[in-house]
Amino acid sequence: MTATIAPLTERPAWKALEAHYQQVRQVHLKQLFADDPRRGERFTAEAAGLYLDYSKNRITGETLKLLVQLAEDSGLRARIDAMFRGEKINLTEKRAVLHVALRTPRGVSIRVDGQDVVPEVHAVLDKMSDFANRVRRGAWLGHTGKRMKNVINIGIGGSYLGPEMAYLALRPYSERAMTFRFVSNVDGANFTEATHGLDPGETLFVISSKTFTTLETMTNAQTARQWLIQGLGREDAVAKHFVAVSTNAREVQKFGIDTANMFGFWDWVGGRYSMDSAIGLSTMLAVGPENFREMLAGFHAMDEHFRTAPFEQNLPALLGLLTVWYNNFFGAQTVGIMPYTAYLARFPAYLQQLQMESNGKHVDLETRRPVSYETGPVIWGEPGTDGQHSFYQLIHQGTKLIPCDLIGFCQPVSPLARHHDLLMANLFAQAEALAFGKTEEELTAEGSPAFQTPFRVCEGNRPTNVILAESLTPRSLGSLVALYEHNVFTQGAIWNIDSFDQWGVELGKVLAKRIIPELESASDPGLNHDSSTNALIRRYRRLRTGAQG
Ligand code: G6Q
Repeated sequence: MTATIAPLTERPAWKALEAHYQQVRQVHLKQLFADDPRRGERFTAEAAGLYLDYSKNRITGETLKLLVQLAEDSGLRARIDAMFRGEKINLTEKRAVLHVALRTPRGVSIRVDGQDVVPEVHAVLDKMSDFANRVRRGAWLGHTGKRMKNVINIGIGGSYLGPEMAYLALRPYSERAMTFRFVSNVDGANFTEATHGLDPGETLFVISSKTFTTLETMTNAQTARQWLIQGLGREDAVAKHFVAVSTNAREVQKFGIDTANMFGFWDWVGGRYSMDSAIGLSTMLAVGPENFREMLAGFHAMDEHFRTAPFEQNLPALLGLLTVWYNNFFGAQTVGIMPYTAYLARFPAYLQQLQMESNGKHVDLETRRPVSYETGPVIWGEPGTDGQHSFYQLIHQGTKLIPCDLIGFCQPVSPLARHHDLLMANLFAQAEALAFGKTEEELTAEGSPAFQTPFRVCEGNRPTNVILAESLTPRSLGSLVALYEHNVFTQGAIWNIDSFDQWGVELGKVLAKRIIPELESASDPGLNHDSSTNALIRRYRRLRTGAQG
């Protein structure tokens, strides 16, 4: 891969940034805007239909220069090239990281182990399109001859968050005569509610699991199978009502799904980077193949921008570098993601996995030793304006620094145009208020009573990025997701961590397996955990049915 690079804190740009931070940490955004009347136009960048205003960040031209230098010192360019060339940059799993191949146009070639993967990508997309068209046209009939009106995606983590987020985001583009639901949690309530009121004869299950062994998904898939067989009275009904999305044909077959009804993907697609692979089948069923391909075009446009644009104008690189700036120099612990559209209600949750599972790491790729600096921040958020009426208080006046991304669209999706002006006025006002605040003098001049004034002061100097697109479409959604994928990539490259493994998640996957039989056994399970876990299990066994455990 890349040549060995100096540890992060010894890179020249890092040291320069440390010194520079001491000079600028007290500087107020008010001052920066006063010093440069064109700042709001200069600190902006635009690509793939997205406009980024990063002027309300606590940076100067020098900060930007040093951050870009840090990217260079960290070998970001070489890492980007290695990813796009299909090199095995996921070192701990010895895998290529090629979600960018999922949206590469036909005819371009990307090789993994000598084999061009782009034709396979398009073969699966064609198969998905054919299937989605048949279901949407009513040509794919269920066991009792009815057309499919309900689609239930069963999957968790990367096999759920993207599909649900994209479905909600693109509802105006979706087939409204059909119902789409998502079952992820092993909590039976999830399945019960998702199937409530549905006719099994009109219901299609999409079992989405890369491994096809995940406890939650397999449990829900078995329950779905029983629900269907009970409802339709025949075991062979499964064939018309179940399809699988997986990399594991053997397990799919074992479950009883014909591999002709399986949509494949590859080990070089990470779960949280898979919403544009066959894992997006439920999205395609909802919005149709053309809109799905538009979404892929949006992803691809941002990929090309990331691959080719100089870092000073490179949206994902800039966002990633700004995250490093606040995370490692200002000591900020979190990043808020506030989409100003209800259609992106699940976007913060989607980004939570994308960023926290990717960059919640603590081992340096070169030295294999714990890093001596902070890595991935906590990601959280809610749509504006709702958030404004709850937790924004802490962002405005609390003691913590919380950089936020405010995401908005110039054209409304809903026909209620006045609502949209109000919504966007709030986005602009929040970014303004967070940056510039309100001083004691201003409050006094406005007639604030003296006893209240100190409590009403808003210091400002709270950084935001504003991301604007013309409208929320399949294409702009694709660009937006790719923007954050590559933002995460940039951060991981600077921190020199593996953004593409998830050993913590793997641990979680096996832990419960030991306890399941202890909960289910009829006789005393002879517990051998710590005293807290033992007591909790005993209590659960006792109270679960009211019987003696
Ligand atoms: C994603 C993670 C994880 C994964 C789920 C589901 O990057 O690895 O969230 O997507 O655990 O795994 P399966 O798709 O294998 O069921």
